[in-house]
Amino acid sequence: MVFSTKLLFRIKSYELGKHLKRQFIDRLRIYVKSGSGGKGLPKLGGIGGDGGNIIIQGKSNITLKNVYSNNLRKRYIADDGESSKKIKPYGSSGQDVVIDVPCGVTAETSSGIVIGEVNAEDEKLVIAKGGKGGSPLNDYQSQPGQAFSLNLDLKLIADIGLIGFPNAGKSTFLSLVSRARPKIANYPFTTLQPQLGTLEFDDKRVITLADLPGLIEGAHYNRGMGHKFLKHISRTKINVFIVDINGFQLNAKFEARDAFENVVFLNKELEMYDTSLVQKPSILVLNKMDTENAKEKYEKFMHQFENYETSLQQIEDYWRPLERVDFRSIFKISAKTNMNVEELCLELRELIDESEQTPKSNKTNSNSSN
Ligand SMILES: Nc1nc2c(ncn2[C@@H]2O[C@H](COP(=O)(O)OP(=O)(O)OP(=O)(O)O)[C@@H](O)[C@H]2O)c(=O)[nH]1
Ligand SMILES: [Mg+2]
Repeated sequence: MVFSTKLLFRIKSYELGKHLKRQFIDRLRIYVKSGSGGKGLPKLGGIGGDGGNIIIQGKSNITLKNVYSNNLRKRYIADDGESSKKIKPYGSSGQDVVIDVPCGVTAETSSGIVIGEVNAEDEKLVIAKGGKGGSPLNDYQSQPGQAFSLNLDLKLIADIGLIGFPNAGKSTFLSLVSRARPKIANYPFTTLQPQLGTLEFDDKRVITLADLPGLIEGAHYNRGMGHKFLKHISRTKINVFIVDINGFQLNAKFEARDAFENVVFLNKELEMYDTSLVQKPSILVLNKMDTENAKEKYEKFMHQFENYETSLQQIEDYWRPLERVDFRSIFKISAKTNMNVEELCLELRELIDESEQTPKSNKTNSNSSN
């Protein structure tokens, strides 16, 4: 019997390990309890120590998965403060528990109330404060610690988000311009989890890019990989839409959509998720310009794009965005042959520099959406 319990445990932990290895975790539930304050001794004026706090601390080199695997626990309990004693009237404070989390984590209570976020290396946030020790300030009534479950919600911090339908070449682009080595293959949904890469310039300037799993029409009602990864572009400074100039067809059940329709659907999906994503400075990249008839398809695309309102009439009412993404520029590239990729990177750099100089309250694209 003992043997079988052990075996069961082993199998369970093995499965958990395997599961964690494969999965990108961007939400984690933990239980925390801060320490209670130590008792005071009114007769002696003895002061109890404060209970330990539960603190999260930003670290750039870890993932949420590490929070589990480094600590192997989901419960974090800080020490109570020491009570005042005759021989030691001033009790010591309980030790804080510091949990390392990736930068970009928001701590929320189970009911969704935001406690705060950590976005930078070594930035700390007290998520559960230890109780005060008994002292004259509180009539020697020491306070209890706080105990609750909370969610750690990770939103990746990247300067640029790569958005597109599956198979458009997002990962190919990322691997061409950065040292990231995402999986690339000629089938949809190759990328199953967001991946970060960095674009490094000669003057040591580094820009981070997030490659996201492909979106499809209907992602907002959970088709394909759904909308769940779009939260990772809520903090980007620029969005890059990567579209295959040949268009995209998921399978026989879906209609073949040309490049113009791709742009409209991506726009709509972003709008359905959060309209502020539509208003972000964006660049349109038409990829695979090395393929057959790409030039003709590009001309057709530009004609549709320049006559946007008329072209929109071919698209079902439901899919027409209410607000149009105002692309700063359109690039035709080939991520396969490296055509125009350097020019695109320089443009990205310029836009990032510009966005960092612009005060946050001052939206960069104040143009009308039409
Ligand atoms: N001819 C040509 N093929 C390309 C180009 N860019 C990417 N590909 C090919 O297109 C296929 C899909 O590329 P990926 O980079 O995996 O596409 P993705 O957008 O990351 O796809 P998902 O991860 O499924 O969303 C691969 O076979 C690439 O080799 C290009 O510029 N020209
Ligand atoms: Mg990919």
